[in-house]
Amino acid sequence: MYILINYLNMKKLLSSIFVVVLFSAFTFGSNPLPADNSFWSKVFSRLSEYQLTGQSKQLPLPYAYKDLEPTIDAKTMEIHYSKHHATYTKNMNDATANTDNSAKPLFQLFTEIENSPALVKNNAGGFYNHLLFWTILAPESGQAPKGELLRAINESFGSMDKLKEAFSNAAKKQFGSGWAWLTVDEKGKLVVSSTPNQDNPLMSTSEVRGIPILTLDVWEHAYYLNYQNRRADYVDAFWKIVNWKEVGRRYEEALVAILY
Ligand code: MN3
Repeated sequence: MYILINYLNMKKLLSSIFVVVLFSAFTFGSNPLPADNSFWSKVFSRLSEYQLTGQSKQLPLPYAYKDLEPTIDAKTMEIHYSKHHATYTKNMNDATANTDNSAKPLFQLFTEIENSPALVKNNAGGFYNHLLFWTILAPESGQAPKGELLRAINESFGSMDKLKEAFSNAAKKQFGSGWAWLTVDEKGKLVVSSTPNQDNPLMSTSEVRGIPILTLDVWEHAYYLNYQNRRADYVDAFWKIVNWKEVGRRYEEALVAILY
């Protein structure tokens, strides 16, 4: 038992030291890599979330359709996951079947997305954005950001409330359909942005590029049954069901991928 406790403590200590070293490396500017396509290709290849463009699969939801109520109702979740996301997935696989992209890592496709037709871009984005979105949601539990993620939020935005304000504004002001993002940029800093349609920060065409760790779908199909035209209410309620543990995991993974 003592050995186990010591082992766990040692693991925790080592991971803390590791993150502090990473953090220091960013703070003192020892990472002057240019953020071009080859940089992002290398960074993305280190991320654990791996899918092949033409053979992508939806992952099972980590909760039941009804588990996000009352913030997101069961019917919306069911239609969103089993119809909308399923359609993006099928359309992307169909559009890239028998092309050079059929066995290309999805993140690689995103770094050169300007070479793809709109059909591929829209459906590949639709596939990935939802894949990420499902993982950063969780049944309401009063979770909050902790540890390195919380420190990074405070450093980049000043406070958790300021992050919420910036992100919520991006979500509310995105004209028409699109997404709001919290992204780790090439320097390891957190930035907020929004994109139209199914674009995302992984795409070479995106104004703000990086590794997204938190996102919100502001297409009407994501909220209309319950909120109708009240997008702002949906955005404000969203904070109750953020899976901060997963966002924190993604933040630390992104930092490691960018530095090494
Ligand atoms: Mn959607």
